[in-house]
Amino acid sequence: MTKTADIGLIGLAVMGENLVLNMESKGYTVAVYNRTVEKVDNFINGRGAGKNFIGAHSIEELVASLERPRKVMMLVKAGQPVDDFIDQIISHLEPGDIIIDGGNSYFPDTIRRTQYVESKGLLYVGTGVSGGEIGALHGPSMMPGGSAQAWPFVKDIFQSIAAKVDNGVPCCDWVGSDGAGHFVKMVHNGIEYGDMQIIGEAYQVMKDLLGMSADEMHEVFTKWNTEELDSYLIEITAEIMAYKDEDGSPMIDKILDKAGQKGTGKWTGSAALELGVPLTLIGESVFARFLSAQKDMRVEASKLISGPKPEFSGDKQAMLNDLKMALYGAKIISYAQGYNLLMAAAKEYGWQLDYGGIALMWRGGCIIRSAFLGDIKKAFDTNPALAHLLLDNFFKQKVELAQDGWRRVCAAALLNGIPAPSLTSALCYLDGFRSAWLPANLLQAQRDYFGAHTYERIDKPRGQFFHTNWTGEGGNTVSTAYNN
Ligand code: 2AM
Repeated sequence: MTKTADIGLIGLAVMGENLVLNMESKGYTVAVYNRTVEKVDNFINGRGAGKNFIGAHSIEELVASLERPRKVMMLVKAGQPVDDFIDQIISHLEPGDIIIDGGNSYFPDTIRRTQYVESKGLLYVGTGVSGGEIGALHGPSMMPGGSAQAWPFVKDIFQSIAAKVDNGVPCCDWVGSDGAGHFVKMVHNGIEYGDMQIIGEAYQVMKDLLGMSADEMHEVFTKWNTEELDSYLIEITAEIMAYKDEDGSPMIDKILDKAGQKGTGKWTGSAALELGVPLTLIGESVFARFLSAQKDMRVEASKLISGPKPEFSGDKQAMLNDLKMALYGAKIISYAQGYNLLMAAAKEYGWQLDYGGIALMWRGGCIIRSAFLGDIKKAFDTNPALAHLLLDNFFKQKVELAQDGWRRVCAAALLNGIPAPSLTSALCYLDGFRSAWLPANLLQAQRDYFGAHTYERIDKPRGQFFHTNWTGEGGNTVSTAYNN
């Protein structure tokens, strides 16, 4: 009898190779296929040699080797290639078979594809996979969503290859219908942008205001990684600070300050704008990358526009403690905002999200993994209906404790002309969030003044709208297009 495979994979780039090696190491037989077919043989005779793989040279061969219900996973370039492969595979599958997209797809595409594949009698899973190449090989965080009936058939494979935390709890669970998994992965990436940006701002304060060397910063980040900020991104930052170029000087000083991006942060920002969620920290982090990319214009402007020269005369250790508090406070805001976005999306798209479960999926394997996510899990365990992370007692107390130092850092950055858009805007968000009153009464007055958009009054029930004839010339006709 010819060998059969538990799952098939299309796309033998590094993520695909590592993911199937991970599956094989857990006892699964995997059939593999790639558009450029030589890569199949290269893999079977190379990294896959002597292992339980079946090399397929066509989609037909791939599908023919699979056990039923067939599971075909794609790890190909996001966008059109995914749609093309779906169309190619569909004709070879039967009702109940499962197509899985493990790439970084945009969640509206996954919503559309789930509907399309289900309309053909098949099942669809769009799963976020985070952790980079190494995560894919040793245990990524996985965020699957799509056709719920598919989950029992892929659960064992997914959970066995996923990262584990707290004595074997997998960083993978069913997220929700259609695009929910890819949405959660997108928010993960947005949070990653935010975490990286605030660490970058702390780095600039250390470098430009405190005049610290890369070696000194290595010490600080190493220490921070044993405290509240314990996380993968702080850990790798500490290692980056210590890394020397061939000439013995810090590698970090040789790298051009021009950030790249693949667009997932931008998607998160767009989703927040669409859903009306104040996702300020991630938004600023995406814009900060855009500003960094305008390198040539910045170099030009630096010669033309003057500003304060950073000067520090205080207690350096005290400032470093403040900086740690600023990072911690801003991180709480970033996750609070990210969860706010998840909750708004759940309402909009009809997803039943398990917020503590999402924290657990992010707790290990992925780029934003941190001890901090354990505290988020606890907050939702305590109150599964928690409406906002800042309303949880633990996080409320933590931002209260962090804010004095955080304010001093923001003030110092602003006074010394050091840009800290994410640290400062997060603090502004905190102040806005804890304000019972904001100056939006004036906005409403202005809108009513120029456009008769009407306003509600504090001395009348909500939902009653008023108009004032501010100039005596506008008349009493109100705008019918009232937008609240
Ligand atoms: P390739 O090896 O034939 O280039 C990551 O790039 C993976 O996506 C690779 O397996 C790659 O196949 C595949 N891929 C990229 N663009 C593709 C396309 N337009 N159609 C099909 N597969 C594609």
